[in-house]
Amino acid sequence: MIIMNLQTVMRTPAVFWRKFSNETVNIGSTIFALSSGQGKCGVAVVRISGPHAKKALDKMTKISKLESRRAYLRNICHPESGEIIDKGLCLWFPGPNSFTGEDSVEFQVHGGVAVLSALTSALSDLRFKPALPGEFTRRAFFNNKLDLTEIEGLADLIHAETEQQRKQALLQAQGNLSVLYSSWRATLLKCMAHIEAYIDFGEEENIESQVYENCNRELQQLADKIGKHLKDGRRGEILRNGIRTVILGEPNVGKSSLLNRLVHRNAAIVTSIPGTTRDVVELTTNICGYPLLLSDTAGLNKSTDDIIEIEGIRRARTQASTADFILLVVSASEYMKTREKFQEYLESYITSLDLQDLLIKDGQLINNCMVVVNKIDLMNENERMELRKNNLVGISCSCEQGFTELLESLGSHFKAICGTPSAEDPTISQERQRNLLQGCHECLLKYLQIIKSKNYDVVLASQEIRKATRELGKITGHVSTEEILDTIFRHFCIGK
Ligand SMILES: Nc1nc2c(ncn2[C@@H]2O[C@H](COP(=O)(O)OP(=O)(O)OP(=O)(O)O)[C@@H](O)[C@H]2O)c(=O)[nH]1
Ligand SMILES: [Mg+2]
Repeated sequence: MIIMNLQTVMRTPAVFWRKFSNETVNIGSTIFALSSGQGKCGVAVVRISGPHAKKALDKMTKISKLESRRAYLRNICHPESGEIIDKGLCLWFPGPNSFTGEDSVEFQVHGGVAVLSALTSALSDLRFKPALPGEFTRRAFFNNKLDLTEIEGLADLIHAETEQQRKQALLQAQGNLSVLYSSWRATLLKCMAHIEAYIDFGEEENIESQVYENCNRELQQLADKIGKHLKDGRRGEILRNGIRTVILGEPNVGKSSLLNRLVHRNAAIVTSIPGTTRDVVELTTNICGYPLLLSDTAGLNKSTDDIIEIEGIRRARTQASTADFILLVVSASEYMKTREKFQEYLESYITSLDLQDLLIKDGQLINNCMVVVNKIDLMNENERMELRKNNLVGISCSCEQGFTELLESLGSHFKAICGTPSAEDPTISQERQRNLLQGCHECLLKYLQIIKSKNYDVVLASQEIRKATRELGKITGHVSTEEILDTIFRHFCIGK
């Protein structure tokens, strides 16, 4: 009885929905697109997918004994005139063992504008349709080749700009989130089926209350696992979107000089006049394989009455309040004037800039902040020794000193924020996944709460498990809507 129930639950929504959606995206046509980048290039890849894909090989090439997944170097000709378009590699991927799950063909030709124009016009003459952005991947989804988390991973892999982003995206594209969420969903479905069987047939069929208790134990464990997975400091999302890093400090300490060094160009204006920077200057860069959204900001000058500078300072504070990481710049020359111990100087520096609330927690500097002492070229060796003793990173933007240590230290901070992508510990990489997972978690907690109360209604309580299963199913696409799909596939280019 329990097994029958489980199968019914597993079958219904996903299959129905996929069948419905297949019809709405006109899966029956044969499509083509340039899958390599636009513009002149050595080799261009044109991909064809759909029930008539093989026609391209039959009508445009002479391959006597066609074998799947083998590269043939052949003349590729117009299907009607027979004129040679180019000589290139031809590959045949019969469905379902292709990327889309459909019959597919790939032509690798010379990447010239005229070659590609002649080839695509020949494919149009075969009544194939130009693919829409993401249409190949959409077909792969409908043919159960990839689930939504894998598709998101694939899109991220295409957009990845740094090594760590690539690693995270690749793991996700290979299914590490998919496996995790599918196993959680299977647990939910099993528990739901067992509980429903217990509700329906508990007394007549002698289903022991042990079964019900075991389910509740499993659901509690699952809620704990999901809760832990959610408490990840958003490391996957930060890695995917870039670590929002804000350079803060007094006027003239060298914030813009530091930004310019980190992005390897003179992006921000540097002058000896305090209050040079007003607007937030935001740039992207790659540090130790981690992506950064780096912002240079106005110097925090409390005594100014210049309205432009005041607005700049307000923007600097706003930017800092939502940052993932703060680089607090101190000037070595200013510090040396005070003759204080560095720790005391730092405390009064933070207080004078009104940054205590942002940077100090339980009397300590927050983890997501790093102090950098600039202008060490103005220090003598003893003073520099003092910095090293205090484990402080000293740099000189003018003389390019201390940057190896600075980058090393930044690398370890970023590793602490984003972690190192690993197969054993998959991370949430998008807000969409987090929101749905949170929804699932809340339903589970609600269920566990209800069953603690006296004389509760099991039927009503079990609705929460059903809702939790739905939310989890939306992450992978077992349960979905066109709206979700459109948002995801929008991030793909034509030819993918
Ligand atoms: N000696 C020395 N001077 C530096 C160093 N870095 C920057 N400077 C000088 O310090 C002055 C201020 O540099 P900026 O980079 O504009 O400083 P800032 O913190 O952006 O200043 P504001 O935008 O006004 O807040 C310029 O004259 C720089 O040439 C350094 O490492 N050593
Ligand atoms: Mg500046």
